[in-house]
Amino acid sequence: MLTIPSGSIVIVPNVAFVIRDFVTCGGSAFYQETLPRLKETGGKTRSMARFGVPYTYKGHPLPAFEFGPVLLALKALVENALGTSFNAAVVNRYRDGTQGVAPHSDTQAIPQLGKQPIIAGLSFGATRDFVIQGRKKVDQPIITQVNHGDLLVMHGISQSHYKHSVPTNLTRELMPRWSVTYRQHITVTPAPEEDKVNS
Ligand SMILES: O=C(O)CCC(=O)C(=O)O
Repeated sequence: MLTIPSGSIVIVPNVAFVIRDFVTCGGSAFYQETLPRLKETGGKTRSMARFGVPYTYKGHPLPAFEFGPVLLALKALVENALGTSFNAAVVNRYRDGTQGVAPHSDTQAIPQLGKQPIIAGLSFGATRDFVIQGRKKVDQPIITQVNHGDLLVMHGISQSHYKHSVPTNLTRELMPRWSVTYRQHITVTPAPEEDKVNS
């Protein structure tokens, strides 16, 4: 079930909408909670940390941290607004404009999300383009800017018929952007004992 709150801006019907300024609180507690858990990358891709249920990526079980108080509070805020619930989150940090994420669909790599997952992403820090593109060659990309405090929600056929990306713009001067994407894993694969991580 999904409630589309009043004031939402529909980007593509049954695919994505955005709520501007969803979170107005300062982000420092969020950074403190998530920064030590990020797996740094040196290349063009973002740094990531996983929280909540153990996560399986392309068949490989990956460790997940327990939710801390800030991620839990943000989760409750998003769940209340959307009338749904989440059991997992991925925090991404894009160090500057040289880091992004290439066009992809989450359900290709993570089938345990089900066919029509709701993926709710909060943005903090620098404004970046968020691109949604249909899978046909003729489909034009739809570009939305995501700003500090925005909540962008993908739902419906977003993962089956579209791909999404945060393109790199190659500017090192751009400040970091953080995103936290909440998801509900329908089937949960337990992580191996040695991979379990506690916060
Ligand atoms: O940073 C974002 O807003 C998008 C992240 C993303 O595409 C993903 O986690 O699958």
